[in-house]
Amino acid sequence: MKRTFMVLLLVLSFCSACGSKPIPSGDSAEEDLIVVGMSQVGAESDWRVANSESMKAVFTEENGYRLLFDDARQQQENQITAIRKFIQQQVDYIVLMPISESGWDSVLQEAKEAGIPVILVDRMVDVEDESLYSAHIGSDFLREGTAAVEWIESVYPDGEPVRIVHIQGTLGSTAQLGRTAALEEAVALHENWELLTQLDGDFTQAKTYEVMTEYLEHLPSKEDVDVVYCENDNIAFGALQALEEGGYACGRDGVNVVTFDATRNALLDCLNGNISLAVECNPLLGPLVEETIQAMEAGHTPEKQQYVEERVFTAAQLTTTLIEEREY
Ligand code: GYE
Repeated sequence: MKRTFMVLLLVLSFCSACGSKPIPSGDSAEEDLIVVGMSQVGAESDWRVANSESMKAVFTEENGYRLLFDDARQQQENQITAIRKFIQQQVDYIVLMPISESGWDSVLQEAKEAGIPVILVDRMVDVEDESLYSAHIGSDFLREGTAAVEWIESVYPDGEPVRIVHIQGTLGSTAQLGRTAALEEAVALHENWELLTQLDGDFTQAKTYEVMTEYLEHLPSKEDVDVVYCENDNIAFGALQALEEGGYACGRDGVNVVTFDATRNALLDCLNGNISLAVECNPLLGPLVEETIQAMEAGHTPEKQQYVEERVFTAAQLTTTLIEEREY
């Protein structure tokens, strides 16, 4: 812990100046570790689990770090409490995956006043003062949504009706806001596109299964749904379960399920035809976050906005080997 080490040095020089015996220092290798306090959203999705694993694989003692990892169980209050604790512990860096965009000004101001840099990962925060964070590393969610919308446009080019069920992720999160904005904009632009409903799936399979089952039970005709726009893979899994139980066929001749993340299980569903489009969202952000911290350690100012490259998959781009080799 670099900061503690500094304090210890000060105490030691003070003690030697006043002639008392120096306090025996602890394990010096331990003192050199960079301490990272990390506040993770939770474990709501396969993407999230892969994201946490990517962080834990990089921020190890062998690599020179002590990682204090806190799982907020999808509650912003828990994230705020964790950050306050990291400030008290005088960590060297705070890494925050914010559940939603609003409500961060005060606690990030406290971190700034304590001189602790904050790195945002995955989602963004909506704060007035951009100096409250050093960098944001994650995906461009609007671009992901636009990729999905362009694919839908390509499948229905002739003005035929496109009736869409939209299942949203955690409301107010950057991933939800970007993916929703792209769809809503496209619906406004295409006269033949109709938003049948917007359901809150909270990025989880269980919640989606529940809301989608309920919705389908009240829908008069199976012909009514053309596209189910799922804001992550776990939403897609819940929707597929409900669609199957409701007797709907999925795929190019039935309901086109569109999803985001493109984790291994979703790609399998894509290969077998149940999911029509999987838009990639890369959770393996650990190495980029580590590089950013190393740059800051070397005295550099990191790039403020760091987006990762992503692609889209339909069954045509997939093979079992590609899916088996995928890291998440
Ligand atoms: O798509 C979803 C997760 O913010 C990119 O959150 C992330 C999203 C991801 O729970 O699976």
